[in-house]
Amino acid sequence: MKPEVLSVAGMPGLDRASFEAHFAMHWLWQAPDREQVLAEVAARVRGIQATGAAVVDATLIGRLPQLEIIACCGVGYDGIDVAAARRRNVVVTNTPDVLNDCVADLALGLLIDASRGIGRGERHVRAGKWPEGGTPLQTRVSGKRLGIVGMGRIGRVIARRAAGFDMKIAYHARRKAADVPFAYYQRLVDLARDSDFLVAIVPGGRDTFHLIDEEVLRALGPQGILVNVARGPVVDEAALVRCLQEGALGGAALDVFEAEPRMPEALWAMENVVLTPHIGSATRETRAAMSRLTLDNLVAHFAGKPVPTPVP
Ligand code: NAP
Ligand code: 8YV
Repeated sequence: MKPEVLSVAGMPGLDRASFEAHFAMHWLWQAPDREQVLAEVAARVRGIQATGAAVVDATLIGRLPQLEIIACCGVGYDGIDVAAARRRNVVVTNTPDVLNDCVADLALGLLIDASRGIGRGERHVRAGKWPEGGTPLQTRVSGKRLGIVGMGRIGRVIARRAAGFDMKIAYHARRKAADVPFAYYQRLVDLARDSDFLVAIVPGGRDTFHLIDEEVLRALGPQGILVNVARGPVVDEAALVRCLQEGALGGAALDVFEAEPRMPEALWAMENVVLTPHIGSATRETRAAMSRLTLDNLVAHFAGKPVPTPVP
C-alpha cells in the first residue's frame, strides 16, 4: 500500500502526477472543506508535503499520530515548527541549492529595475505618455557598493552575479564566512551606511524578525535601494513605507511581504518601488527541480534510506 501523504500547500510547478505515482496523496489545500479531509485522513497520514510559504505548526503535527516526515518544497522552512517535529522524531527536509541561480537572478533583476526604472519606464510608455516627455534620470548600477544581508548559498550566487557588474561587495551575517573574500560587517547598520544597495537573503523566523528596521533603512539613506528576496518579516514594512514616503530611503524592490499576498497599498503608488509576487524560484526549470527533490526526500524516507536534504 502506498504511504499516505498530506499536501498542505501547492505551488505552480509542483509535479502532482509524480507524487501520486508514489503516494496516496491528499491535496488538502484544494479541498473545499479542509477540516473534513483532515478528520478523515489524520490517523493514517505518514508524510506532509509543504512549501516555503506553508504553515505546519505543532497543532497540525499533533493531529497526525503516524507522521514521519515533513518535506518542504522550498529552501525556507520558517513556517514549519521544526522543534515540534523533532520532539516527535519527525524528519524535516527542504530544497536547498537547486533554486540558488533563479533567486539570485531575480535579486539582480529587481535591483536593476529599482535603480534604472525599467518598470517605471514601461508603465510610462504603455500609458502613451512618452510624447509628453521621458522619465526622470535614474541611478547607475555598475560599480556601486552592494551590501548582502546573508552570505549563504543564495547570497554567494548574488555576489557572483554582482561581481559581473563591478560592484564592491560586502555582507552581514552572524558569523564571518571563512571562504568568501568580501568585507564582513558585524553590525548591519554599518553595512547599510556603507552601501548603495542592500539585498536581504537570510532565512525568516524569530531570529531575523525586523532585522532590517528603521535605523537600518535610514542608514541606507535617501539614495539607497533595498531589495528583499528573503522573507517579508525580515523587513519592518511599516518603517519601510514611512522611510519611502519621507524620502529617507531612495527605493525598494520587494518579492516578499509581511502578510503576503497582502501588502501596504501605499506601495502601489510609489514609482520608486518594484513589487513582485514571491517569484524568486518561479521558473519552470527550478520549480521542476524543487518538486523532484521534495519527492526524492519522501521516496528515500519511505524506502528506509537517508533523505538527501534534511534541514540542519
Ligand atoms: P542559507 O544558505 O542558510 O544562508 C542563510 C544566510 O543568512 C547565512 O549567511 C547565515 O549566516 C545568514 N543568517 C541566518 N540567520 C541570520 C541572522 N539572524 N542575522 C544575520 N544573518 C543571518 O540560506 P539560502 O539557501 O541562501 O536561503 C536564504 C533564504 O532565502 C531562505 O531561507 C528563504 O527564506 C529565502 N528564499 C526566498 C525565495 C523567494 O522566492 N523570494 C526563494 C528561496 C529562498 P549566519 O548563520 O552566519 O548568520
Ligand atoms: C517558493 C521560497 O516560492 O524556497 C523558498 O524558500 O520562498 C520559494 O522558493 C516557496 O517555497 C513556495 O511557497
